[in-house]
Amino acid sequence: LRELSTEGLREHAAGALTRARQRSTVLTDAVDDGDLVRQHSKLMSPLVWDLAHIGSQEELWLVRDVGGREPLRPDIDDLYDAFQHPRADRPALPLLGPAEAREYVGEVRAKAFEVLEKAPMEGRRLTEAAFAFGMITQHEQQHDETMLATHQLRKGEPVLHAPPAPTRRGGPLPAEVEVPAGAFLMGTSVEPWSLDNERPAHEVWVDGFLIDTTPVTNAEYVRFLEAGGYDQQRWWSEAGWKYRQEHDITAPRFWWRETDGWWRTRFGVREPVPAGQPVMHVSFYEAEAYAAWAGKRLPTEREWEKAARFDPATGQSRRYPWGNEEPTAERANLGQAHLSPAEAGAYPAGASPLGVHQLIGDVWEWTSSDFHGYPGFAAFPYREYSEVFFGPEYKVLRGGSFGTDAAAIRGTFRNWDYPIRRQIFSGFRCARDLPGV
Ligand code: AVJ
Ligand code: FE
Repeated sequence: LRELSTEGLREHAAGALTRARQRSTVLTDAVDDGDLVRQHSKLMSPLVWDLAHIGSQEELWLVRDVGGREPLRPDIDDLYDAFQHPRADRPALPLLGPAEAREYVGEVRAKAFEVLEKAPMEGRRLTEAAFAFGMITQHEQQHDETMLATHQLRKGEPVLHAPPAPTRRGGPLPAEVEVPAGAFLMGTSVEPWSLDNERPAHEVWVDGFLIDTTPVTNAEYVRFLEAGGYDQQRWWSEAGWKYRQEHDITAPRFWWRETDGWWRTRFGVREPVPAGQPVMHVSFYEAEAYAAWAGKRLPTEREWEKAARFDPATGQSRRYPWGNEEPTAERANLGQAHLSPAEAGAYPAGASPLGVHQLIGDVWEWTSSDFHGYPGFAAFPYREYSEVFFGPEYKVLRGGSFGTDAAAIRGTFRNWDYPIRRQIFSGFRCARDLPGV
């Protein structure tokens, strides 16, 4: 990317925007108008809100801010401002209908392409215009993942289709590996599309620790379940136990028990829970309880990032576990190419130099860290992107899921959510201190 010319950057931006729109179209054309305007869960917006919100943000940032163009629909800015209307209230708003929303996002996109033809893309470094195009692509892809989570909550026959995710390749892996003690460069000041909360790069000390080579699988999680883990307060934090009691949480979301074992629904398909895939749809509190039961703990965010990016041969931090090259289908399960995580061990080509697998893709991984700004943090382009979320209420998740697009993930990427949330594609891996330290 750093070697791209202005024309190369324009082509890159246009291709990335088009791929994001193809995905938004798949997600919104797959269901009928009733399903587009319906609220499938209080936790989610109607799909038609996400669609028009994608267009509204694109209008604000690309058409108006970068392009200096006249507003297309200034009258609807407020409707699609996520801060003015919580998700639960969005169905009651006078939203654009499905046909209007489609027309609107198409008109905005046509204007955005006009702006792209003239926008300054490189100067001394990537320009703010180029960054805005990258940010809008990521924004659309993030909402596409949110819409995919809404599809998972939808009742009815399956409407999304994709080939099954790969199974384990290669021999058995060690359960855990050691990450050596030492300084490590966390975050980034150079990654061109990195968002404000990933910046700046800063050196951190990390004590030596052990980390699981793969996310915790369904088979492993079932052992916790069947050992009575959900009924034994000793594995749960105080807040976690309160949550478990109040909401009567007894298994991962979308699971139920039959005489022949555990089953789940996945995008409208009922199927036995696949043993080898990472567990998903668990909250932070469940992840924390499992780790305690297993005699381990969740990794901190800096531990996770060191396991993912540190190259012991050079002492440098990589962009991705496998190196600096972009994700491919051989390296990671991303972009809704499959409609589930892949079995643990399915991506040997994506492992880090220390032998940690599937850090990118498959399931978001809960860390034990609260969401805060790094030293030297500067909000960009506006405080509402991340800064207003800093604090102890949110936990950081890392690595992306099968539903995250490659354009919206990297070794430094930080996601955040409430510790009770589990409609997202969330799983985890465990870590522990080195014995005898
Ligand atoms: C980074 C996934 C927490 O969905 O709330 C979308 C991304 N920000 N629109 C979210 C986002 C503004 C954000 N997460
Ligand atoms: Fe948004």
